[in-house]
Amino acid sequence: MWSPRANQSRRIALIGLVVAGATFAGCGGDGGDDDEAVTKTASGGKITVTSEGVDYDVDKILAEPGEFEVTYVNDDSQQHNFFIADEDGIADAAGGETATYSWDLTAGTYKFFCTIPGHEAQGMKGSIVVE
Ligand SMILES: [Cu+2]
Repeated sequence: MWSPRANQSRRIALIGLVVAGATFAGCGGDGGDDDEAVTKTASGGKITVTSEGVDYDVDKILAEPGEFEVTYVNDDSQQHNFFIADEDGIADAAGGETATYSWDLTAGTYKFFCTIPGHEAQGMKGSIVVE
């Protein structure tokens, strides 16, 4: 009846469950960057976005159709930028500098992120809802 092999595979299955549980816990409580989504509204078609490290100070931007001007303040020591997926132009700033760029956006949902390799994956991204 008892077989060491079956016992071992049961133990491996148990370890797998523990690892999966830890991964879920990690998603829920990792410093709160994703939990506390910050929404800002562009005023008169303009908004200031600041980043520190690989994190913008806003996750979701609400705007009206038309001119959308971003004053991007890079508070980090290295280069970062503010780029809108599938749109032309970029607000690109060296460390400690500020860059401004203006887009003309129609209604829709856009994705913004930093194009420096790896930064989007580290959370330097967000969305713009134009309506
Ligand atoms: Cu970046």
